[in-house]
Amino acid sequence: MTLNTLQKILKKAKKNDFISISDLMTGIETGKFSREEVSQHVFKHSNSAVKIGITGPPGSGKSSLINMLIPQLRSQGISVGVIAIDPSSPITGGSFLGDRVRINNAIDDEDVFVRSMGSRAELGGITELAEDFSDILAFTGKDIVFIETVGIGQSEYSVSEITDLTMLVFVPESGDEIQLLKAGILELADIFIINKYDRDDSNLMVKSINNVISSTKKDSADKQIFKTSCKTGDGIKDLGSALVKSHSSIEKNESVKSRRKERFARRVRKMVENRIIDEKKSEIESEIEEIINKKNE
Ligand SMILES: Nc1nc2c(ncn2[C@@H]2O[C@H](COP(=O)(O)OP(=O)(O)OP(=O)(O)O)[C@@H](O)[C@H]2O)c(=O)[nH]1
Ligand SMILES: [Mg+2]
Repeated sequence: MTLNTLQKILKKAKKNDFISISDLMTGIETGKFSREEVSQHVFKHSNSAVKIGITGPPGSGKSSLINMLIPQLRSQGISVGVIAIDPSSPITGGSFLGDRVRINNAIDDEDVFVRSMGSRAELGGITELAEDFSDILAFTGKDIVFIETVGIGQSEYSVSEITDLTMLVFVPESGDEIQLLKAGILELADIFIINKYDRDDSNLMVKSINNVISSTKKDSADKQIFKTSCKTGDGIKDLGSALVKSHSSIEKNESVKSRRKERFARRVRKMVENRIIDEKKSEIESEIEEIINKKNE
């Protein structure tokens, strides 16, 4: 693929051409395009979208929530991008086969772009790719970009590193306080959602979360809790309004400002590191080869 082709695709993607956006993402995923090359064009648009991580246990309703939020955001003129990281490993699971909801609530709307990403063995790699994809969506003019990921293991930490806000979705049967405390993510999440509120035991869960939030030191006043049901629609409007408000006031949000600063520093560092690694690669490889050969002598 020549640079010229990439330039053409970038130009069309910037004008929100659906096929070019897909091609750009696939090109990065398959290694057809250099990530660094694409980054040079899209990186500066990184903060023109509000990036929202949505994480939580498999099957808690993350995709269902996004599906319900899209029309509400669109009615406010907010364009939406979604990156859904599909858990394909047996450990992270995902909801039971056939049970999982696909985000398809705006299939004909050109101001909504949804992309699934298969998760690979290396978690850091997926997060980096998701970050690149989110930058591409910001570059194409999306106002809000959701990144959906299953909150097991370390993934929730990674997603909060690449986003401005983190929403954590629980279900009433998610467990008790101890489990929540163990998760450690409480300090990192900004919006807590207890979904499937149409079910029993919901109030107990709200109480647990409230207790844990107020016991954490950091900015507990800024944390918001929503009770939602994708089945009845209850609570979705309030959640959507909160996101609209966050979107319009993002520039004034001090915690977002500092997150963006950290993100910028991390990425610049990473880019420089990658460049150095590339430059030194052959040197390093021959050195490694030498060590191996010496050992085998
Ligand atoms: N009763 C009830 N069911 C819900 C609600 N929200 C989602 N579901 C159902 O829960 C199942 C899983 O929903 P998804 O939206 O796919 O959940 P998810 O968190 O995106 O799942 P993964 O991506 O696989 O982790 C589906 O059968 C939904 O219909 C809700 O508020 N109430
Ligand atoms: Mg999902």
